[in-house]
Amino acid sequence: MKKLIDFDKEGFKKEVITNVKTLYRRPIEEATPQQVFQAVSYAVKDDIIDRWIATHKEYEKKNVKTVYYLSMEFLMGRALGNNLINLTYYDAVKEALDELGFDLNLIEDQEPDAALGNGGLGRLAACFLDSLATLGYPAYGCGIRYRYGMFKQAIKDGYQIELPDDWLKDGNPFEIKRPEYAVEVKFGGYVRVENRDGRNYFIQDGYQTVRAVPYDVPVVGYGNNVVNTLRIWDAEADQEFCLDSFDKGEYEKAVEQQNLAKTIVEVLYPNDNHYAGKELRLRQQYFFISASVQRAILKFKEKNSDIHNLPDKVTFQMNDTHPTVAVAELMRILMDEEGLEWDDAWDITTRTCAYTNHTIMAEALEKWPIELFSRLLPRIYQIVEEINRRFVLKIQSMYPGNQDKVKNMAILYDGQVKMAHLAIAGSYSVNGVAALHTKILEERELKDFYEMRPEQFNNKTNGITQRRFLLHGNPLLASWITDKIGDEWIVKLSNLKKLKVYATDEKYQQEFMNIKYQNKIRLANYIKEHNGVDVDPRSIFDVQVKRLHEYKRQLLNILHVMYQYNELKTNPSYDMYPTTYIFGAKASAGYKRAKLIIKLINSVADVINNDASIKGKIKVVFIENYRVSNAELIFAAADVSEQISTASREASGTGNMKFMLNGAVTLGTMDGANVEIVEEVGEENAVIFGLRAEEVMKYEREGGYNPKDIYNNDAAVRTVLTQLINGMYSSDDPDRFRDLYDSLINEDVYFILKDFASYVEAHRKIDTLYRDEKNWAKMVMLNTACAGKFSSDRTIEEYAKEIWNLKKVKVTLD
Ligand code: B1H
Repeated sequence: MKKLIDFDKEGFKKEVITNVKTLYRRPIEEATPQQVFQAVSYAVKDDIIDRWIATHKEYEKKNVKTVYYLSMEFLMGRALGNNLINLTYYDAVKEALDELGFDLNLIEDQEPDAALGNGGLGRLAACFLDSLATLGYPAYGCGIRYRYGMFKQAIKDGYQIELPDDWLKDGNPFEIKRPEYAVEVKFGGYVRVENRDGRNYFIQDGYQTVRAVPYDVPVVGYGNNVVNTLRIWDAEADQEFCLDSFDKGEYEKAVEQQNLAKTIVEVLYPNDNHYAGKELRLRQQYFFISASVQRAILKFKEKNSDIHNLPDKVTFQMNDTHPTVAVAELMRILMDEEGLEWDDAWDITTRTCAYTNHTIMAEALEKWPIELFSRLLPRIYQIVEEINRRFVLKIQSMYPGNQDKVKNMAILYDGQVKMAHLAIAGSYSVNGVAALHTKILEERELKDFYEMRPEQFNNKTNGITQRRFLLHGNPLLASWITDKIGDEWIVKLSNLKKLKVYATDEKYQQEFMNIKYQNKIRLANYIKEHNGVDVDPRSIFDVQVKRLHEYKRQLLNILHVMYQYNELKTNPSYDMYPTTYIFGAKASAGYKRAKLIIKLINSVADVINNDASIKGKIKVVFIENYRVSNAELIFAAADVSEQISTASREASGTGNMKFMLNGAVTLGTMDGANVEIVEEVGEENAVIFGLRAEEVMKYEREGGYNPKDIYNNDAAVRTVLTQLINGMYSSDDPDRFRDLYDSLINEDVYFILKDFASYVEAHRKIDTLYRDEKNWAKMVMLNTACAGKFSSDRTIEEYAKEIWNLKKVKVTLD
């Protein structure tokens, strides 16, 4: 890797030694790996700080437009390795630590993942921050400093157990507390009107307040001295908890405030693609939004005298509907604090806010009961009511007499606040996250809104950062690529297309496949260490890692494994290439069926892995606690990328892109960004199966299909289904998996049986393709070579130009 930033190795080593001494009163020889991790991180932070200061000086000097990426989730993973990579001296630090007698890999392993997110949506936010900094765009990430992040998953007797993720227990060396930027956030109470100088002022009274205190985390750009900020908010009780108040009989009130503050940021809700409607969740939303928007306005006012210019200097990008109270909060600040009239405030707000939609899953739609919303946020609710009143008038004037339009588009309806409708009404841009997803939004899900204002809609196909998911996660492949085409791909991923010429050359094919093999050994070692299962790195590594959700169809995958096992046992002529099926998935703690699917996967693994008669032809591995840090190992080692969601349901997917980049072949449906992956790499270099989105949606319009027809006509399916209830995988409790059986036979909402035959066929095709080593190598290499489009750098350039209107900034150190 080219060093773009100077590194003083001896100075660095000295600093690490000093840090161990001052932090832990120990000589380095006696330091634990965790202590070395902390000491190294503080040394790295020192280097980051100067750049961080320089970056913000530049932003202030130029008075640049800034995007505030508002998100309930930032799934950052580990920081140390990534920061070293982006400071361009990862290798130099590795060497320095070697000389001190430490292995950087082991030191990195001391760091807990910052798991402030569930899955794709949170990881996308993290990739976006990396790209924004690397491209030199002024940006803040704004979120919550959850005391506990995504739970840690343990597997016990095949069942998922959730353990608290105490990620802050050893301290977070990269963050900086900024008490000087604390603000107050108000909950509850009532609103009274006060007339001053002939104007009505709305005053919230009788409320409870929470102090929002920001912690800043540096986001280092690649080799460019830019350091942006992820600002995550902690909550503290507003008044000092003093025993004095006990005498005044206010002790209880003080305790209550303390608790209110503590609970707000206590834990991340572990739901992916699911709305639970909990009051505390709405508190979390308003808490971080009010704090972030207040701060942004204060900052704007430091350099700008006319609030009307806000849209020229700020965009609030709302990551799904979770931050949508931002629309009303901005209105509140503009009117109640800045003294603007409604029309003025609305004009500014709707030129400042923008909304990204990430899902069409009905169960993910946020609809807050008005009773709850208005009780918790009385002034905000008043504003939402007025937004709704005016919006409904607009609908009625565009479509006179059309009650359906009002019913489908109103923000307040049926006693609920519909957050997506508020987000659309309050935004100048609405975007989907892959071409197919955006098309479905426009033509179906948000059709009425699209027809009302088509120019508001646009697509921004997701992307991923190659710095983490190739340069850091797959160092062997990264240096091979750099060897062939230079290292500019690190900031310009489209350069990978230059690799195409190597894909047909046998020598390079061997080199590439040897790297894949080394990465498979690395993963096999991880699996041995963490699962105690031996897997053969020569087998096909067929991988499905993502959150567990019915629509993602892990059930289809494991049913197919059961089918193959049956073939091996009963059909003497059945021939299959040895395959290791690798799963990794967390299920939301309250999602029973998802948890049962995890148990099924582990039960199938138990039976098959212990059956010597099949000679190891199939192995099934469930990797415990799938998260960003082990994902990096998994993507690098995969041969086959399972992307098998029911067509139309996966808005984009981003794991699919990480696999492709690392040279895996997609086995998938025509869903989300898979469609664009196939477009880039060519149909012959992916294996596609199953119903198309159009077909799925047609069935749905017509009331579904009848899974019993398939059960009755397909003996192989029948056998597999029967094995769910005959105790084959649950001898101690044959009824354990009956719920899965019933769901498939009676409804099969996700078209698992409908797609089964086609999925079997797709696997046969993979088997055949894999045996043709040269062609397989070519396919794999073309996947890497054609992954350029899926860099989050490309995505962010599109957002910056087409939505945010941001200008790049150059930062130099003096
Ligand atoms: C995605 C979510 C999500 N879409 C609600 N929606 C949540 C919804 O806590 N909640 O209430 C949490 C997450 N997550 C994912 O976003 C999509 O399913 C993926 O297809 C997409 O790639 C990803 C990023 O756009």
